Amino acid sequence: MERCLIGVGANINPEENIAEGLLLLARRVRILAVSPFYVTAPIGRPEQPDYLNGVVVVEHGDGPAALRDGILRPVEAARGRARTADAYAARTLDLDVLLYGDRTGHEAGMTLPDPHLWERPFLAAAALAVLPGLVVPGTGRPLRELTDPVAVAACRGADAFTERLREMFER
Ligand code: PH2
Ligand code: MG
Ligand code: MG
Repeated sequence: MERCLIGVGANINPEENIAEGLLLLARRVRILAVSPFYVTAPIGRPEQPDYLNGVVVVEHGDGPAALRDGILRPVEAARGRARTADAYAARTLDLDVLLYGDRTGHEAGMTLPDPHLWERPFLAAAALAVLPGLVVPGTGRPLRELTDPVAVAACRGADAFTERLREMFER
């Protein structure tokens, strides 16, 4: 089994879609950690509603393409995700492979690690909350050194929602 980091985002009915989506995910993989979630302005589409974004750590062993196509996409679809040509369209649920163990490189249209992990402050903030000592595979550098600390500290916590998820997923 490998430790995988999944980015979680939604901006259509996000609280329900994320909570229900993570329950579906938990039926298919072991969820080791659920991060705090953040209220985030929609990147690239200022007219859209805000997103909720966070990350989860899961165990998986069959490779990134199998994780995406066999588990994440079906969970997205179960929450009504409609895929269009517009990669920035509003979405009910988005589950992205950000890290798959120590793997680096390109596979099935994915880049591992996903550079969004350090480029998007809310993903870095979420990942640092659950994996504080994370050294990013392929860079040899700690995530906390690859990110902008001011932007990470400025992330707006969705505190009530985070607490609800904590009660749902704490073991
Ligand atoms: N995902 C996008 C486009 N814009 N904005 C926020 N705040 N959060 C996202 O996850 C996001 C986005 C498509 O990758
Ligand atoms: Mg995404
Ligand atoms: Mg995606």
